[in-house]
Amino acid sequence: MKCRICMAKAIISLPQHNLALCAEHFDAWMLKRVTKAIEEFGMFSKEDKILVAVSGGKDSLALWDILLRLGYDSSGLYINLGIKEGDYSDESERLTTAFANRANAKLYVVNIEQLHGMSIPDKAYAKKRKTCSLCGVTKRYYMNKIARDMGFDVIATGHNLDDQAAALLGNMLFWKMDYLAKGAPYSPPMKAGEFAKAKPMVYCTEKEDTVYCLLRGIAYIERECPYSKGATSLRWKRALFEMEESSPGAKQAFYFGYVKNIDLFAGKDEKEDVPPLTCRVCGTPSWNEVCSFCSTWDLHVDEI
Ligand code: Q46
Ligand code: ZN
Ligand code: ZN
Repeated sequence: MKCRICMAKAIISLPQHNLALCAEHFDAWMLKRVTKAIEEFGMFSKEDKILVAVSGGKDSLALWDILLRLGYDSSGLYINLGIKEGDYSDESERLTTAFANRANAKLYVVNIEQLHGMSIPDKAYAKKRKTCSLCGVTKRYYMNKIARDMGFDVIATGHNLDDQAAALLGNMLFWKMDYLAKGAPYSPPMKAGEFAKAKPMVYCTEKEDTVYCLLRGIAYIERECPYSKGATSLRWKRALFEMEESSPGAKQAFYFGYVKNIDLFAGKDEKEDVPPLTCRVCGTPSWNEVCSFCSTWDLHVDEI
């Protein structure tokens, strides 16, 4: 297998693009894929301050590395969830910190156990809630808080094409109209002074992100979060993997066909786009008098 550009030995084959590339041209290709997403969806410019949500995994570290190489003003945010199984959270934090130090980039670290006296799994157990749902509420809250407090323009996450296509498949199977209205790779700020949300890795697959990290010598946490076992999204990913094997390009056609037609779903969600209230505890936009984060963590006015 030879690189389509220079005929040197190829290190990766990309049947969905009818392409094979050597290490050097694959690296350049990844930068172009991310640039394409940023430009096509008008995600941000070199003047914007970008907060990259990093988990210590390959996708978010590849994203942060690429943004830094492309000259974007990007800082990282790592949220330590306190997951002890296999030293998962602490190991992810070590790897993220090592990356930030090597890249000489600013990293914000939020430690849930230190802030709230309980880890995410322990709090979920105490509240009889699903760990992932409590985790999602908490991560969203701190991403938004740091972005707002530190004056970021955009929150960028490492979601790749596999993630987006799997989420789309799950939402379509059950016709979740509110989610189908919101599956675009970019959401502009809800109102002036707020921040946008962007997924610049949307043209890259999991396999491509893995190879990119290996080539760049980026050490990342290879294990998945122990709580992701049995997640329905893994089932959709497996189904899409099989479809992609027999029809290369199917995943990309599926997701980007949807993005092109996303207006079909606009206004079909039952909820308004902007929360109408302000949480009386923390003051963030909220659907209820007390937001889901403050009620989850049993916070009262004098604790904020
Ligand atoms: S929600 Fe659930 Fe993830 Fe949180 S507890 Fe792990 S699997 S990290 S995206
Ligand atoms: Zn080449
Ligand atoms: Zn609140």
